[in-house]
Amino acid sequence: MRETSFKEMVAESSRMKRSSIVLALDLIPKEPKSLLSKSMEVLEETHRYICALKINRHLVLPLGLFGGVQKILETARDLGLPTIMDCKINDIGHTNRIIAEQYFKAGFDAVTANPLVGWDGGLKPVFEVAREMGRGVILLVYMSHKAAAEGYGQRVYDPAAGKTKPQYLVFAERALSWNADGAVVGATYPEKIREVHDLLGSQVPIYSPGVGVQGGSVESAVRSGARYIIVGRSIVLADDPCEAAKSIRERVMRLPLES
Ligand code: NUP
Repeated sequence: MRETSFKEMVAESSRMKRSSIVLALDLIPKEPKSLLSKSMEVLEETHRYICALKINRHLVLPLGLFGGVQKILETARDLGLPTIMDCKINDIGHTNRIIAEQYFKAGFDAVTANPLVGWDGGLKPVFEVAREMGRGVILLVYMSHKAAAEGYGQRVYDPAAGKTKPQYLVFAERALSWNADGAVVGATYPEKIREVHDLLGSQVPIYSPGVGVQGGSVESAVRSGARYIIVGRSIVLADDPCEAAKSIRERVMRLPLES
């Protein structure tokens, strides 16, 4: 059991590094042999300008969880960076628990999960194993892609309120009542960030992906209440990832941030 929660770990890292950038290490496995060394290279070049590292199946599939990915996690730990597995857990509880446990055993500090599967027999076992092992769970609340409204924007019946409301607000309420360590809201929808932030306050920090290549703006995401900005291709595919990370970090630092 760890003494510091994931939420506090990232907040502390953000203070120490003076950065709100979560690096999405989404390298494309053109040459699987060099994927690990390229990932390490980008991490070494950018670690001073980021507060956490997020890994996707982009790396777990070609490198293996207990192979290359674990090496990256060890390096991240040595560099003082909390790590997130962006696995968007979305199955029945029994399976969800095993998936989360495997990622935590490999060394991840948090996982992402989809609140659509609900609590009992859904995400409850994920939150339980996370608490047992002192790790975090971040929930998807409103995704960044074009069709996000088709799922997250639907109006759904809320039996407790006896009326319909947008799905993402139901998810945001779940993030609060389940005591999630973070909520993902796309930077491509700053008005949704604002609405979700009004509900969550500083209790559940907003992680916002979708800046740069997906069209979202760092400035409007932060001004709308995002606490952390997730950045992938704008850094990892840049000619100079170090310079790209540094400059995005500086743009965020100029803005007023939630504590
Ligand atoms: O809604 C989401 N949008 C999104 O892009 C939820 C996510 N987890 N992501 C992830 O953020 C996506 O899988 C990728 O790893 C990263 C964004 O990368 P980029 O668009 O900055 O390259």
